Amino acid sequence: MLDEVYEFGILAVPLDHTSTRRKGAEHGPRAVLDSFWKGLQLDSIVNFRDNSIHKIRKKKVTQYDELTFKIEQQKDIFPAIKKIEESVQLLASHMFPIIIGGDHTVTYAAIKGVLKSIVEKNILIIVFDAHPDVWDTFPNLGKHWHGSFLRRLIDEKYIRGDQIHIIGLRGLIEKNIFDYIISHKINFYTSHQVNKIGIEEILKKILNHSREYNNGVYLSIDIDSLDPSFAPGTGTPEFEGITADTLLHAVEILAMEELVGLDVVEVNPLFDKSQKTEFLAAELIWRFIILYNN
Ligand SMILES: [Mn+2]
Repeated sequence: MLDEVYEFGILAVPLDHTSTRRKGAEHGPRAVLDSFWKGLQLDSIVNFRDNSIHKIRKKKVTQYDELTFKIEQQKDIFPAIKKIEESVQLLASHMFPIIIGGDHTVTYAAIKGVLKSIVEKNILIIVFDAHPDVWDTFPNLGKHWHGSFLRRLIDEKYIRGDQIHIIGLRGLIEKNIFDYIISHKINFYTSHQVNKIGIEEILKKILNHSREYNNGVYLSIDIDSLDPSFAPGTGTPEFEGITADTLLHAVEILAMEELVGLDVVEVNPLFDKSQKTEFLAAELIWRFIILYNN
């Protein structure tokens, strides 16, 4: 039984079995949470972005014990996914779930858990990511790896492609992956579009378009959506990314919406001695908590 007095529950999910390029995302949650500054006790705050004033009602945040996994062979991923799913379902039925990964497979399990905790399942999924994560299988990992989580959710009919908006895509991609995105009507915005049009316009378009039918937004932030100059600490960095300002601004805008869950994944502290990647991830979560529903 979880304590109902808490408004936000943070769950660390150090799953790193299904990443493919550079291991280390299992250290992400601890690094992010170490950078997470919980000392602020405020009644109201002013946001320097627009001098807007936000009244802070009591916001209680709690952190649960990080999940542990025993993965020795490929099939061990299934109980791991189930464990994440059940933990998130329990968390989401009592408070706002904030999940810190871990690789992007964490989001596959987290979205399933959130969906089980709510009645109206027609939610919008907004994913910040350099990659579309709709690949199929990966050698030695099979169907569940960090590049397939959206495809699994679609193919297993948990969500439809048109419920998904991916922001920050770039680089080169196989034609059949692009075809999957188009044929499943997945909405996407490249980092080039974001840098040209601005995140405010893009989010306005997504939220206006979806407002008629959506029952909340699940927000997944893959830290590799950022340009490696802002977030070098990640397994699969891609140049031409979005800026830290863009992502922080996006979180501030989305904090005003009805959200059903938030995750930040793919922080890999082994590749960032400066620690700015984990500081930025912590700042995203912190800013979300402070501004949510204000
Ligand atoms: Mn990803």
